Amino acid sequence: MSINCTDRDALERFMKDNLKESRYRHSLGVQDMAVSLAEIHGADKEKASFAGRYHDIAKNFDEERMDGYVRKYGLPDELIGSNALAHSKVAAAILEYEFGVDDEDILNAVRYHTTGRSGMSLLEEIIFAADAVERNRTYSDLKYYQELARNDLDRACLEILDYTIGSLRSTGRVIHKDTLEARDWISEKIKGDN
Ligand code: DGI
Ligand code: FE
Ligand code: FE
Repeated sequence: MSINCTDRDALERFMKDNLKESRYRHSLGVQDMAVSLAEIHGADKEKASFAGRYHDIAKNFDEERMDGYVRKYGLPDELIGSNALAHSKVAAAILEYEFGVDDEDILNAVRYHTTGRSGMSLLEEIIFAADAVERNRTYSDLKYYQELARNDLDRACLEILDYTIGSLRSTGRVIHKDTLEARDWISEKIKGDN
């Protein structure tokens, strides 16, 4: 089964033309980590590879360009002026409307890779975790989080969400409701498993 994409070469060019060197390297790191997690946890490796590679294609847009895409594709107004929240939604819209990607699970994995959400699919959890634990990340507990993502994907997502929520709180930033709902959902999911 192959993924629908109208012009893969053009998508590759789009990615190279729009990402800084370090962001490009991060994307390849997420792709590799996502494939490895897909293998371990039994998800579709091709989808994990694709979603991981292209999840951040809009990350380096300047504010004017990002806002232009938000308006063009009728995305929520709350995304205006926020690179952190907009880049994932804009990336999914570009993949869908400019490159013909029609796999909803891939699109949702890209769309929710920053916040997560309640009811995330396995692929969504894999991309969410791979984004945080890929090899180019530099925080001191990286090895611990990589192991956790391999051994207990739900708990890895929970700990990543807790870390994100804590650091957003401590810097006074607004926490999106999807982030809070993702945290509550995964916490309940873990309880239900025990
Ligand atoms: O794009 P990456 O840097 O690879 O990673 P990402 O897409 O997870 O984005 C990380 C940024 O998003 C980081 O600065 C924290 C921010 N973020 C995550 N959840 C929320 C958030 N920002 C706000 N305002 N609200 C959230 O809920
Ligand atoms: Fe991102
Ligand atoms: Fe990323």
